[in-house]
Amino acid sequence: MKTVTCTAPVNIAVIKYWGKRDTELILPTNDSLSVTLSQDILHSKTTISASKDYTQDRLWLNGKEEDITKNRRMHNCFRETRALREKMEQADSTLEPLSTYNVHVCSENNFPTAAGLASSASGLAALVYTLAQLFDLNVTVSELSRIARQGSGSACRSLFGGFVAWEKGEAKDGSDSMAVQVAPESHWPELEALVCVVSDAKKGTSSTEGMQHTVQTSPLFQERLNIVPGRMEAMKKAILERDFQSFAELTMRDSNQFHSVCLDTYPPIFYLNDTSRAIIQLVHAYNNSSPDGKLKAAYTYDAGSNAVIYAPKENMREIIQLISHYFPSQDAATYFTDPYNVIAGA
Ligand code: 2P0
Repeated sequence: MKTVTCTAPVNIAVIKYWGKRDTELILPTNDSLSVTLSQDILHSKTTISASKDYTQDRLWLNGKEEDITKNRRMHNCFRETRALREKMEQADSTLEPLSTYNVHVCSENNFPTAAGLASSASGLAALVYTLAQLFDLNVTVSELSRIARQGSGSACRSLFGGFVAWEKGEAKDGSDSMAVQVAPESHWPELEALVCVVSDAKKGTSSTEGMQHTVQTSPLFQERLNIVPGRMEAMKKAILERDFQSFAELTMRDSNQFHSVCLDTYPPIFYLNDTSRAIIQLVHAYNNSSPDGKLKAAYTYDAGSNAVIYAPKENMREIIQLISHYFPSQDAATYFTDPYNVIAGA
């Protein structure tokens, strides 16, 4: 028997992934770009053991066993990593035949699952990374990201720290659809992220289901596909130049556009609630109060009501004070106030 434990971080997109051109292989309709958050605060921790005595592959998620017999996404990750291990075993007969063993997977998130805090990203990234360690795979991180993509699209970006682009690729088989690091976490240490937990309830419409309704029904979504390539280039430039003004405006515009295509989906999908919208207004009011007219903070929302606020470190104390003043925790918004919970990079 062999057992390995690893953690993987959450990533929060600033150019959003929303829509697949191939739902089986999980190939997106557009490139996306995210910031990987520190593992100290939000992570998935996964332990996997492989044994010749196990009779089937099994999963325990947050302490409860899940039926994975029909979970094709997990099986995709098992199949791909086992195939790589099998090749190694064929080349070296002294290796333990781990590729033929069943595995037991035990995974937990230290944050609300499926509440729009990218739990599938960190969860599937942790699964693939831990399998790679278990099988001693000698492959690049991008190759692992290609495998993680087949577990959950956004997971491919959680294999890297720092600023990460998921290139949608062109190939029909998905061989060029994987994540690449735009800049490491050390590149922009002044940039921090504040996670505001507006609600820890499980979201009403899953991302997987919601994004395909958007592809099928939203005319606005077609227009978004023309806009994203330019935004990707502008966002990469903003990151490389540590240009917070451009980074902030692009981040807010892309979050707003993503939620607009959700609203344009028929029937519409609502992820934001009144508290989310009030935080958007607060951030704009805060930016408007800036004496030199410069943006001081940027919000972004995924498929849920929780806000992530990106800002330079020097503004974070003020932002936390503002949020805690206007959204006291008894008023549905809770937030992390410890500055060490304010995060950027891995
Ligand atoms: C993102 N989201 O770029 C966007 C923004 C949600 C909003 O990636 O079907 O859970 O597993 O590929 O990865 C959520 O989508 O969906 C997501 P699947 P996933 O972070």
